[in-house]
Amino acid sequence: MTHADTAPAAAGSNASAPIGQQDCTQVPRFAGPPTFGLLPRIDQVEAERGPGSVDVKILGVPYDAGVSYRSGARFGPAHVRASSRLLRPYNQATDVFPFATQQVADCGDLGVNPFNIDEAIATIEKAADDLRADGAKLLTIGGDHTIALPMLRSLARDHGKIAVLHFDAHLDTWDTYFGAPYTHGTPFRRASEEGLLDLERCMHIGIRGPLYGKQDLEDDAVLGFQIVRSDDYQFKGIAHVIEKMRTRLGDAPVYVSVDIDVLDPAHAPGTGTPEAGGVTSRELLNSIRGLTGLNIVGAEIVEVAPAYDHAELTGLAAAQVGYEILSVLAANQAGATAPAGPVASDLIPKAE
Ligand SMILES: [Mn+2]
Repeated sequence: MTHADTAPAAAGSNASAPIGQQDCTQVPRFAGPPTFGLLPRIDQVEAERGPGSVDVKILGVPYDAGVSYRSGARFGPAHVRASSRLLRPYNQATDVFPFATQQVADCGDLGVNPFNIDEAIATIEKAADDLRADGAKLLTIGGDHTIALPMLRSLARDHGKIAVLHFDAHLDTWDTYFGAPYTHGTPFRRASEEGLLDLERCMHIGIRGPLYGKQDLEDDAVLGFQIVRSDDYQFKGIAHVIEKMRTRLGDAPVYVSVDIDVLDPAHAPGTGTPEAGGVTSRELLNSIRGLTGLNIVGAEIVEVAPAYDHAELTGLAAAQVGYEILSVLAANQAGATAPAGPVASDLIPKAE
């Protein structure tokens, strides 16, 4: 076969090999099911391979009642899925087949109340508990950033205090807005107050833009976060950023939270609270590749608002972020302790 869509069989197995993507030699990529990466649905996998056979579950959370500026992230899951049709089986940057050595399946969208934030948060928390009960990891596609709080509540019950690795232009540790405690700008303050976070291990990546005042930064540090600024990518370089991340996160259970507005609006215009001076999609993808070997217990991609997108720029970036996260999880499951493949030597600083 000359087609690129080939992957090695899982070692030592036949009947129980993971079910991968749609066969795009038979059905072209622009046709077929609207799942993430043209992967199977969870019900298809469990019918064929049995319950508990999914390693990573992809869940859409079409919820945006927590936004403070442009609305529309409720359409994020469908847009990211539509933009994920070009994801092919082999990650050449890290030498990983993310769908061949682990079973990934799409769980569809969660039904959340668009008029009641408290109920929506409770629904998300219960879904996270239920979907993770068999040991699967969750990759959630939002939806606005409010959804991070119920995800962290669920994860902390199993893993203890979580190290949040938060890619975002914004701190998201504000207190209230118009008196509301649960918004897309407050999830990490609430999580910190609730004791869900490892205060020595959390960090923001890509911070920039105007704040209300210096107190925002002082509060943020007390709540447990270290900051890598968007400008650090330019002035200090990607290897510096990755070294900072790996040092800070250590062996803690890590939740990777990617707000797509971490990207410059040139790379991700389709989002609710854009800020000039952001990171490039290349910098973001390489940052995620640099997480290989860390103890990642879950991840989310939030704040994709397709009404403001152009030519699928934002959707394509978000889909590729998901692919890189899945690639890291696949490498970790195979025992990797650091990035491998062509990017490895550039990402990790040499020991002096
Ligand atoms: Mn955010």
